[in-house]
Amino acid sequence: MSRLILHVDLDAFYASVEQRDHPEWRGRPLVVGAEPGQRGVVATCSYEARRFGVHSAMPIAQAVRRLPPETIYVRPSMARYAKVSQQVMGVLETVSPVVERVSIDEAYLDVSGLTSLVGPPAIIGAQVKARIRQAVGLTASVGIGPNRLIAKLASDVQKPDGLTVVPPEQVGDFLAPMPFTVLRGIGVKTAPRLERLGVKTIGDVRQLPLETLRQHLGARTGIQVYQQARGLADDRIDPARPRQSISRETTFPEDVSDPRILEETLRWAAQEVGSIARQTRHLGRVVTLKIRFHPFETHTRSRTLKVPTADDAALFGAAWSLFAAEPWSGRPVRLIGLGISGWSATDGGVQMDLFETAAPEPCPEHDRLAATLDAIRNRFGADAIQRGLSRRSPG
Ligand code: DCP
Ligand code: MG
Repeated sequence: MSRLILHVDLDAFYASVEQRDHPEWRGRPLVVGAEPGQRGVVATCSYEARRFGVHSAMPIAQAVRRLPPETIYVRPSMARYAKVSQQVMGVLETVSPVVERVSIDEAYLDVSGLTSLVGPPAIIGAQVKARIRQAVGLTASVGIGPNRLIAKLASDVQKPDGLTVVPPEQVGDFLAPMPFTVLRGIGVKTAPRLERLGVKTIGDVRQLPLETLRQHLGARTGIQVYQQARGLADDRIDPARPRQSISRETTFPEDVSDPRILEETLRWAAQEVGSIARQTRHLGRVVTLKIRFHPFETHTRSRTLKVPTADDAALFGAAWSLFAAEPWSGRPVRLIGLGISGWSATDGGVQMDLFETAAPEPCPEHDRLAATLDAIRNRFGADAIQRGLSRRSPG
């Protein structure tokens, strides 16, 4: 008996929160991200703006050139989005007790047990969407399939406001036309190797014998890709799965040489990682910088801190010093991001209550400050308060 896994992903999340809270902005192109005229990138944009070819991680200057004059530009209010995220996760827990949050706007649910109570998968999916809409006034896209891979891909095919159910017997047809790059484990080394074999789609991958995949991708990845191409993937949903790391990275649509854009982007990544770490009560010692140059040359550098932290400024500072320590300056960058890991013994690496609304226990001074700032941002929203090192600070 196969499981029934549901993946839910909110539509244009930050932008939708802004349009929800400002009715006059609805139906209009809206960008959440850097200030026009400044350095920095688009965090996300409304579907009205996507029609002009604008998307996450595009430099703001480029977005401005493409978008019409009536476009609304908003700076991100992370704490507000984090609060909505918690509300949504709370709603999901009323649907199934087995919810695994994987990012600020996505989660997996095991809904295997619900068919006899609620009805067929499409009814369960419709119920999830309706409850989210009722609770927070936002649309979400839902995908349902026998495992995480299929559910995730399914939630993406009919965005926004989509609902896609892929029954086990349709998994093969569903996957066949998709580009093989959507499979897990396909990375910087693997993609070109498969391309050299003339592979474009998952259907093409399925034509290759296991032995060929093992030869070209190595034993582990070879088997993994072979299985996924046949729709076989992880179907375990674990609400308390201990995170190995929390990270955020951005791939630029065009290579970026401007150090100020790289700095802005790392600050954004530090804010996101810090915010999730604090909400989930993780303090980490190891900060990792990830950087990629055209086309697939990827480097990571790590630094172990004396004091475990979940502080935006500490994360950014460590990653930026790692960046500055290398002779990279001036080289056009394709991807940049940072992560935190090496959880401190006091947390034991155990994920605490993910959906807790209270501020985290105050720990070292920095974390207390960050928690206070989160609380103030929650309360007064928007740009009520900024850290000296924040991406929104003047200058
Ligand atoms: N985000 C960001 N920078 C990125 C990618 C995402 O700041 N490079 C933020 C803004 C998004 C949120 O994370 O609103 C969720 O990311 P998604 O990839 O789910 O994108 P959206 O929810 O905005 O759009 P979609 O409808 O495609 O899910
Ligand atoms: Mg989303």
